[in-house]
Amino acid sequence: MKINTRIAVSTLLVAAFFLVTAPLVLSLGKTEITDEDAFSIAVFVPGVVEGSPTYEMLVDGVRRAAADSENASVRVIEGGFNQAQWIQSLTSLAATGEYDLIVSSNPSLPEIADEVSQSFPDQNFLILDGHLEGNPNMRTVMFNQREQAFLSGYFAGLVTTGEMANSRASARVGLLAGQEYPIMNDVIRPAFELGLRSVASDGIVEFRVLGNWFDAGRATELANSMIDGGVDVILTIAGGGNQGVIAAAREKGAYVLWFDSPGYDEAPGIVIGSTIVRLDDAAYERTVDAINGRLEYGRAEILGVADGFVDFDDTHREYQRNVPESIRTRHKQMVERLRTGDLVLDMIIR
Ligand code: RBF
Repeated sequence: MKINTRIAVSTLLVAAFFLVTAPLVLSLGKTEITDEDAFSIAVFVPGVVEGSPTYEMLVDGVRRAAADSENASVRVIEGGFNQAQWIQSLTSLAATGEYDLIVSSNPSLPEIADEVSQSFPDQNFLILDGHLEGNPNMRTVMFNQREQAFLSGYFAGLVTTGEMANSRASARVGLLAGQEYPIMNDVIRPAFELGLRSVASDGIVEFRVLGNWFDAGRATELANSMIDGGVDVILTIAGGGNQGVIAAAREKGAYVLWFDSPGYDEAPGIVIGSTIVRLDDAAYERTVDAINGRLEYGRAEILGVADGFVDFDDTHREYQRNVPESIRTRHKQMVERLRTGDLVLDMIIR
């Protein structure tokens, strides 16, 4: 009996040893990959993907990174438009403990993720289009939207003072924002105005706020009233609301400027200028780093024109077709000044 017991105990020990070490051996062997080994990524979209350029790029970049790596999975979660619920949704995601990385994007996210981080200190975050330094589990990547909005305003100035069919006598241009937030009020709006006034010192920016990121009908009303008041070019940063601005411009004969991604195909001849941020490439590169264990957390970077991450899309056929060469040439010179460092517009973050 005693010997039998000993055999039984040693059999159990051997079995236990294999149970513990087998997954390790398999993962070292690289041939057998279990699901637990996959690098699991959640993309939290604070809003909805459709119609918002930065979110479309976010999902695209992260998906590409996962596809290019041998063993990564991506789940996209749309947080919807109720911003009060975002912290709860993000907390629930972190609480599952299932994700090696949560990726998200917009200037309000670093603070929200930082709060979630207090309860789940092992959860790693990568936040695009946001800025926060010093959280050892968070990496942020911001774009120089001061340069970006300046280039948009400078272009608006060239168009409104130029000879294009719908340009009107007064240098009055519009900016429609989905909502007011610090980067909009302190960076984008003043830089857009600075760009405009670099062409027309008496230029005026009519600023309107939609109050959400989806109501195209209301966006049409706001754009209509701006155009009726003498505005001939409108920069729209309003997510799904952007379509309403296009509708108004088409109806009344005005121009639309796109932000973040090339918008020319949205309405050829109406969307005549577009700044771009390569958020998709930044999301791709940083996610690849994270998958490979090379992403440095705790850092906050700002990428601009000279880095190749902020630009004005002057390569599109519709741009070349609709915008006179004199305007294109002058605008290109301004982009060059930023690229070479002849003009410096640092991003100021409070
Ligand atoms: N931009 C969008 O295009 N769609 C959105 O749904 C959206 N939601 C936002 C919510 C908050 C709280 C904040 C601060 C910004 C949001 N933005 C949105 C703006 C976006 O982050 C970015 O500033 C602009 O797209 C300009 O690059």
